[in-house]
Amino acid sequence: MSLSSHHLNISHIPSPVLLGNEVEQVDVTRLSPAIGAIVSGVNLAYPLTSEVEIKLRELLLKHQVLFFRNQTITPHEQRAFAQHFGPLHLHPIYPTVADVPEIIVLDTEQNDLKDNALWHTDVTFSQTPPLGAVLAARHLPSSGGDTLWASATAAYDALSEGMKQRLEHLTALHDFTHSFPLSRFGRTETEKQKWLRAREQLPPVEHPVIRVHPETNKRAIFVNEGFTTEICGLEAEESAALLRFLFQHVSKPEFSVRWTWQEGDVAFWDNRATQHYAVNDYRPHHRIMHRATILGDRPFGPAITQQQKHS
Ligand SMILES: O=C(O)CCC(=O)C(=O)O
Repeated sequence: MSLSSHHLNISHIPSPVLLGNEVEQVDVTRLSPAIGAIVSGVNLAYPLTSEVEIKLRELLLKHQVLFFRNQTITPHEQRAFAQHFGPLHLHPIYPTVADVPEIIVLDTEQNDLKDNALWHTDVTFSQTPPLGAVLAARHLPSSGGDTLWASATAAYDALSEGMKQRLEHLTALHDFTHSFPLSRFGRTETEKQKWLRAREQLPPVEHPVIRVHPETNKRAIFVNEGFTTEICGLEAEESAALLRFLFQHVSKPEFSVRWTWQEGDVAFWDNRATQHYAVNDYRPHHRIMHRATILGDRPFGPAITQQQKHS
């Protein structure tokens, strides 16, 4: 099949059967013990009733990444869906859809996005990393280009008690320049100015190595290969060794789910409890994804007091 026939053309996708969204129609298929579920019976192009919104929030907390098939959402509708779960983030680096700045464009022909082919949690270089994100497939290669998600809570649970205790009080630095180097994201003068502004506004930020989820209270490993550069207070070699162990540990197949995209697929993940990896196996074919990113709150670790949590 030619590449162009894979280009998302919403007129080729059968109209969704659902006209509204009723909670009774929501159906869930779990994909693995640790993470992931397919949700059917929801049309993301339509406003959600409060019951469906609550149901999706519950499902997100339980399964950590939700997949929806046969969706025909426009970027405006994708934004409206994501906004049900909170205000949206404006990315400091990525290009965006022309009149929808909250939707970032991940286009292999615009930026050489190999940086997503490593395990990462989105935007942890911010003081308040995103709650979650909604990713829509817009143009897919004929094969390849899968995405994997890992449960950082399942990975935490599998650590020994000794390691959990060792990690409990540690913090780590997260830096956007680690995955967005000026050499690739500053190729034009405009891009360079954008990058320099971002570096000024986003100095490296310190987060707990173990994050307590603000809604479930579950603990998650909160360092990622994309943005975490060092564990504070350790010698460089100790920090590198511990980070290497944690990155490898999170990426174990036992904690993950792998999604093979089809036209019309949308994924919605909890960025507080997961990491993901975009498989880079389809070059030179073209792939475009659109992402809406929902703002989150400041991470806190197990050692924090209730008073600090709310300050
Ligand atoms: O393109 C993908 O499948 C995943 C995108 C990604 O890694 C991201 O949005 O951070």
